[in-house]
Amino acid sequence: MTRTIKTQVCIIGAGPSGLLLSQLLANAGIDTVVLDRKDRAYIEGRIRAGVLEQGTVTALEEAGVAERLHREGIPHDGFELAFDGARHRIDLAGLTGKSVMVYGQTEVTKDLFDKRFAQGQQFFFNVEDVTPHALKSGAPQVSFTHEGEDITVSCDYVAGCDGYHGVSRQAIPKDVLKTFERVYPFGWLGIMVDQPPVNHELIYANHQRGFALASMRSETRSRYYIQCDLSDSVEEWSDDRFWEEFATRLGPDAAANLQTGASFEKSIAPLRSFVAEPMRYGNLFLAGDAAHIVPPTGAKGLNLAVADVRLLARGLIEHYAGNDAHLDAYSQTVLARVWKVERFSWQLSTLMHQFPENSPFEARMQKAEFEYLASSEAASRSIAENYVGLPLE
Ligand code: RFL
Ligand code: PHB
Repeated sequence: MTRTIKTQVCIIGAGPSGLLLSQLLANAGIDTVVLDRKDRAYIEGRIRAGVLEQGTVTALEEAGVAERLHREGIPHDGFELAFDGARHRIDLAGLTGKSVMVYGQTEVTKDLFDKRFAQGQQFFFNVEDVTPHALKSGAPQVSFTHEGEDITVSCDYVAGCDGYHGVSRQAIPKDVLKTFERVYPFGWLGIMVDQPPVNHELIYANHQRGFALASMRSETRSRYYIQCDLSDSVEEWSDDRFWEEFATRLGPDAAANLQTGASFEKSIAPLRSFVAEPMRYGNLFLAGDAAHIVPPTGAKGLNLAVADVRLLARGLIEHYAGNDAHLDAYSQTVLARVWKVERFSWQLSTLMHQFPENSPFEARMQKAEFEYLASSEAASRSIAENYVGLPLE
């Protein structure tokens, strides 16, 4: 026996994209069902992004989940780029009049879950065999198994918010879907440590031994990364080895204030640029990592997901009010912005990492680009306007 549930929008994935979409739609009186193949504790425990654009903060305000963010988030008016020890500050506030907010993705996710639960959102966790059907019809469905029971959600629209490894994108026929990809020949080893940040602003460093990033979660919690080989495993990176390498790459000047300690999280993530087109197929809409991935160098992954969701929520809300113009333009509007953000993330990644295939010529090009940035307000402003976030459309 299959149980059938009716809703307006079936949302696959309870990451930040799916949760924010369900909240924005709920605020407009639109009913959703949200499915995830993991559970709430697992989703909240995933340590990922840390920097929110102003547009992302606005979206969370509109959703009604920004109270703790404003209490605990740390506004940042700038960040630093370092190159073989030389440092250049990008003055975000001075160059753009805007700033960014340091607040972890784990906290954004917690705040969204709290509000959805308080409002009685219908969730299905630990689901298996999620399959979207009849996407080209006026009556799409999503079937899945939950605690041994077969369930079908019958809906108007399906929102594919299920990340890079999800099923939604796979539901688009191969002759319709175009994908574009660049896989980088290294990963990021990240650690979390309860020690004050080495610097009050983020430092992105390119050193001959590889990239390093000093970030943070609070005044007492630091998030640090180094470029590593894709074949490395976390077991090969003791805390002592990490600290020595990290301090070398930051340079003696920046590392002078480094406070080390035992890490409580350590993981390796690969770096990828990826875009899938189109982001709509029939009554299926893709949003967030389901449709695109950026390397983390510009801190854009989560922000890009939030921008998609704002535009998708607007399109759906207007549809139910009788106007389809924005929903019909969704894929085109979103992709125009996505490609610009892909470009920025790729450019900053290319500038700040050591590529095994680089010749001495490319190494000199990186150095020349850094020196140009350090001497040109126009070049610094270009980085700044991308970092604080491009306009929604
Ligand atoms: P998510 O967060 O991946 O959430 C997708 C959700 O869908 C569920 N799911 C399914 N549910 C049902 N059926 C299926 N078949 C399903 N398949 C998957 C998953 O369990 C999950 O809960 O995507 P979303 O919501 O679009 O959010 C995007 C952001 O999470 C992402 O862009 C950023 O976290 C990217 N990212 C980073 N961005 C930054 O700006 N700075 C960072 O430091 C940073 N670090 C990272 C990252 C992404 C990582 N991934 C995806 C491997 C580090 C990692 C490791
Ligand atoms: C982080 O704090 O996790 C972080 C910050 C900036 C980035 C990437 C990750 O560019």
